[in-house]
Amino acid sequence: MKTFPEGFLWGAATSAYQIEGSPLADGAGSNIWHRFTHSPGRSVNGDTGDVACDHYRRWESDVELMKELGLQSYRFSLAWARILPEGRGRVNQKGLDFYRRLVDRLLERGIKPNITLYHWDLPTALDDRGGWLNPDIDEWFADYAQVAFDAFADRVPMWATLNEPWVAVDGGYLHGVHAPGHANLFEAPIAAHRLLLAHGAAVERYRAGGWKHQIGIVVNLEPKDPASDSPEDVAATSRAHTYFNEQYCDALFLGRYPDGMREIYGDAWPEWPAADLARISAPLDFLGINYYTRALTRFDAGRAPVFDARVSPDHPARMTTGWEFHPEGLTRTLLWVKERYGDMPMYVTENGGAYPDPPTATNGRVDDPLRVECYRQNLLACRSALEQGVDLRGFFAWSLMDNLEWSAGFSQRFGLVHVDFATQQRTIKASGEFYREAIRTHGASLA
Ligand code: IFM
Repeated sequence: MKTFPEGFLWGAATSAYQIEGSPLADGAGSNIWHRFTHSPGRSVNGDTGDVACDHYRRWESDVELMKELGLQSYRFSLAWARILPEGRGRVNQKGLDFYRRLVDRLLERGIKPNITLYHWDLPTALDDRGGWLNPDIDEWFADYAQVAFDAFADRVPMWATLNEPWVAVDGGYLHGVHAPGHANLFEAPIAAHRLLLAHGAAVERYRAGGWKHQIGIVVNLEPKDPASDSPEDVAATSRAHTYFNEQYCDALFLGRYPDGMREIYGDAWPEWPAADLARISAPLDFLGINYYTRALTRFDAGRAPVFDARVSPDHPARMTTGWEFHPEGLTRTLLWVKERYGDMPMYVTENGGAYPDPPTATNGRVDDPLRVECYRQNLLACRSALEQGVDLRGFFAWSLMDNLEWSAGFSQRFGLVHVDFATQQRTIKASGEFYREAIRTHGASLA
């Protein structure tokens, strides 16, 4: 098979806080990433999302860029605190209108909107009430989802409740490197469970609304391979796999947490009511998978509670994030989901890589051969999974454009489109041209 299946969806992804800028404009409330990046020492160079890609003001020309790239779909997230400045209660019409204009323009231009409800920017007002630790947050989230569904679910074909709950918890509640910056062993499993309950509550609202499109969730997955055959490394790899890959997916698709979670968290792991797991595991229309790398894993005595560390071999295509370039891992990941959880529609909702692009374009060009190769190999890895029977329905490049890489600030460039952050000049990179050709030829141009 040289081309991808008929109807395969080609898109690119972003998230609100990473690109929009103007986080408090038009009556928006603060969110935890605004507060976090404005706290000293929390992000590289003190970078914040105050301006980012200025997409809040440049959205119209950004939609034209998507058109130029030939995108069939655009995955983006809604900023909860733009729509509900206090996180619940009062709706901020101007915030909702920003997304209404975007959705309608995308549809006019023939680009399918793919909305993620939560890409980590919890309203600060809710964090002040305990955030993901508060037992009421599932209903707060469902109420927010309801506002979004009422506004857009009639015409938005794809919805995801959460983006990468693993990162939100591991970074935000266990290691403190992401907002809200907590490092607390007892909080992490509670935040994880409440995120999943919120997901379940939003899915219930979507089903109750009778909307005819698709709703799912986006998780980040990666194969874990031992860095050596020492028993310590092998055991650390197994724990890392449970914690990273199985924790969320088992709850979502098997209705239980893996037994290994108790071994990892010890007394910090609560017993959860069966009714919660039933709510969490309600059927979904698709699974979104974000894939970047595999993890060669070794034991690390200093990294409780999983005691694992990533080894990244020196390789010319190693990403500037330090991640190993490993396209075979994408095929393995897709096959693993199919084998463990059964056949289901899947999308690669993020894939790509950070590479050392220059801060400015030269003569209107940005050549990024490593990223071109990254996309080529990862798309071929998708094709291989398709050939092996995975029901893969689409692929979204991360990212449409260079943006704020969370606490790494603007130091990591992932875009198909280069952003000169001093001028906001956009330049389609060679990888953007490569991706456009892959879309145009349904993948025939890959090899
Ligand atoms: O930038 C992030 C995105 O927000 C979530 N997935 C991984 C990307 C790269 O780290």
